Amino acid sequence: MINNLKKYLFKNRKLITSCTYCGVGCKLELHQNRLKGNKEYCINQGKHCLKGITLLEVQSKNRLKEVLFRKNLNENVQKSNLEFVIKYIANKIKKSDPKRIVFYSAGQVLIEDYYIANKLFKGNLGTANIDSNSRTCIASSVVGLKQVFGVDYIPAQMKEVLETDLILVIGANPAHGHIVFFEKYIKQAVKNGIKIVVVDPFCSKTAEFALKNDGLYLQINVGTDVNLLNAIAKRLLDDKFLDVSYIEEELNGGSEYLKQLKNIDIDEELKKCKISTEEFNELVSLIKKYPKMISIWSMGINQSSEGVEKNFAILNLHLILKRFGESGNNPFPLTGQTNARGGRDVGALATMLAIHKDFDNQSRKELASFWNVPITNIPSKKGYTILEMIEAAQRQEIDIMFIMHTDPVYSLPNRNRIEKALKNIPLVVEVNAYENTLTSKFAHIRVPAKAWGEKYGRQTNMDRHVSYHNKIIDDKNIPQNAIEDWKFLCLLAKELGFDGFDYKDSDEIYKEFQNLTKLSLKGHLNHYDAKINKLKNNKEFYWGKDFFKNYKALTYNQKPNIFFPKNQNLSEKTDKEFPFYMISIRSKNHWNSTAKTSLSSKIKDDLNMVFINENDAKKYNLFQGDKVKIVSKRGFVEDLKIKFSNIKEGVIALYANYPNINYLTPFIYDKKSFQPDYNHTPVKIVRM
Ligand SMILES: Nc1nc2c(c(=O)[nH]1)N[C@H]1C(S)=C(S)[C@@H](COP(=O)(O)OP(=O)(O)OC[C@H]3O[C@@H](n4cnc5c(=O)[nH]c(N)nc54)[C@H](O)[C@@H]3O)O[C@H]1N2
Ligand SMILES: Nc1nc2c(c(=O)[nH]1)N[C@H]1C(S)=C(S)[C@@H](COP(=O)(O)OP(=O)(O)OC[C@H]3O[C@@H](n4cnc5c(=O)[nH]c(N)nc54)[C@H](O)[C@@H]3O)O[C@H]1N2
Ligand code: SF4
Ligand SMILES: [Mo]
Repeated sequence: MINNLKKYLFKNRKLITSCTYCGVGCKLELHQNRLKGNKEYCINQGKHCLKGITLLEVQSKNRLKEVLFRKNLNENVQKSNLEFVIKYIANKIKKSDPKRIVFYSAGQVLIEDYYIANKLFKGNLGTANIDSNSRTCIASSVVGLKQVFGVDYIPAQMKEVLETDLILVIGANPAHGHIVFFEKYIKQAVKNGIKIVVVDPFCSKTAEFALKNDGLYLQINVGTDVNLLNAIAKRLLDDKFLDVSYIEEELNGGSEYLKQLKNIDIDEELKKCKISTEEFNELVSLIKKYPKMISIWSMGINQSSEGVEKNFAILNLHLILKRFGESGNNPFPLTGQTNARGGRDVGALATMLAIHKDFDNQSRKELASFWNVPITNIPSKKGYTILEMIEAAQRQEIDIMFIMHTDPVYSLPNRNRIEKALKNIPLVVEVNAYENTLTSKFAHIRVPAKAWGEKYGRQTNMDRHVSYHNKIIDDKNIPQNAIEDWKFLCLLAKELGFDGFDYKDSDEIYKEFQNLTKLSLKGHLNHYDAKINKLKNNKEFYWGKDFFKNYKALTYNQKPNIFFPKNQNLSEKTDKEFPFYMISIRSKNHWNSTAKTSLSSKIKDDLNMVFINENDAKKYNLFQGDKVKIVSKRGFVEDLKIKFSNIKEGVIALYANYPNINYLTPFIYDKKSFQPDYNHTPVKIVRM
């Protein structure tokens, strides 16, 4: 394979590309037809996880190879070709109204793919109806950061855990979700004597690690993180540990925040969290003892009807303690997918324009002039977020839906409702590299995409590092009809008669994006400083390097805003019929829908499990290995096995990777971030 790929070799004679799974963004190299971690790349320095190195094995299996077409869902699909479907789709678009056209993608497409989608929709079609599965993932953090710091900027980086004193992991399990971050950075930090605290209703592998290494594990009740974090802030205030005049003068809203904080009754809050006073005191004393702190959070916080409030609560701790903007002293919400950061930067969310811009006239003017289009082409208000797209489809207000690199029938909440809504859309176009999606049943047109290792482009990892995705698969091993995601969109744009979509290659697209970033607020998104050749040669570049040196925030007065968060209990509640809260957790070796990881002979994690506290199991006469059915108000799943584990009583966990999980979850979302409430589903267990 390597011989035919000489022209793609890096200067150092190695075939290197990036992993396209998680937010760590490792580089992998091909060595005698096997993948291993690349030693020279700054992030993983030779490390990798099993998922990453099985990318090569799964690249060629079960691929979607032909363009497929049918007019109606009750017909069988027919082999078609790109020319025909592009014309067909363009025709339908011309007959429709941009308000009735939507595009849904993922944090795994490359920067160039996302950029073109954004330019087509928000620059030419004139609609902001383009959203990403990042909505299901980090939307609550995006809103939290934007409201507090005035911009969607995550100040921390992975290496900072080595420079801190205290690592607070709350609602995240990096031992499974961000394996190289955990293995290479967190473990090393703890080995160096840095303290780790884990707050989670489920004793995850990260929590087990904390317990084994002189750390602290707090088994919090589901959905009560705001209560805990407010209680911590109140105790710090009571103990005169906080610089009150700093909070009042240097944080916008500081006085109001303090006023509300004073009403907090610590004992009441701890009761809701089901955390003992001793455990609480221990956590507070660690926070007091150590001046530097990195807080790490992810889906246990974000996937909630109150995800933004929870983000505020964590950010507040950093604000009131002045623990931000310094290496080793920062909040660090983890990004799930490899290019979710890059997607947000080009404008993949329906709630923002490109390069973190809002829908104000000045921003619209700048973008219109950059793309050389009339200002009326640039939307003046947010578009449909994904669950709003589904609601609109239910009202029969959507004509065309594009789905690229994601499997919404698997991943969106309340699957029965999603399936019904998709059936209402007259034209669903799915662009996917693999055959086995659950969404394909609802698609009229299916376009085969080039997959990992078959294309070029760039992606931005969770600490803002931009890496080059290199082609390392020989042409003869790439399905002939497969096309780059961006190329498909360019062909469509050209068929629609739009100018500015004639790109020679992905470098040309990236250069255009680099130029666009010069228009970002105070130039903070400085991709324009990246050198394409250096990126191609494995060199490090991350945007926003000196952000905090120059600004504390990008608010009107450069001071961060502080908001007092409340737990309003907006999720569905358990009751006699549905007595357990179901949460979802990630398996170590499967990736999301398992579209790719299920094809690997090396990945065998059993996903059919219900994790339950033994005391709860006893109450219901359930034993290890018993086969059960899990039922919620919306549906049920069968053939799961009981597994006793260290999990809060009243809570059960299923794998998020279990393909049918979303038959159970509710169609509820945070009204500020539009992120679904996956983690608080009332369910019952029925023995089979
Ligand atoms: N191996 C593997 N890695 C992955 C993925 C994968 O599928 N497999 N997916 C990737 C993606 S897209 C993402 S978004 C990330 C997700 O990464 P993580 O968010 O770290 O992973 P999860 O296991 O979904 O959830 C984290 C923890 O939140 C806890 N939790 C649930 N409810 C609450 C609560 O109310 N409060 C608190 N404090 N904790 C709670 C759960 O028990 C769980 O341990 O992982 C990425 N990496
Ligand atoms: N209950 C519950 N539901 C959840 C979650 C949860 O924790 N609990 N987590 C949510 C989160 S955080 C996320 S991020 C989502 C993830 O949910 P999805 O986005 O639906 O899952 P993935 O498996 O990441 O989807 C990737 C798709 O891209 C396809 N693909 C692979 N390579 C290529 C390519 O190069 N081009 C194209 N066009 N396609 C390709 C794969 O075949 C696959 O269908 O799930 C969400 N849903
Ligand atoms: S840690 Fe993440 S980026 Fe690194 S190899 Fe594993 S899945 Fe890929
Ligand atoms: Mo995610």
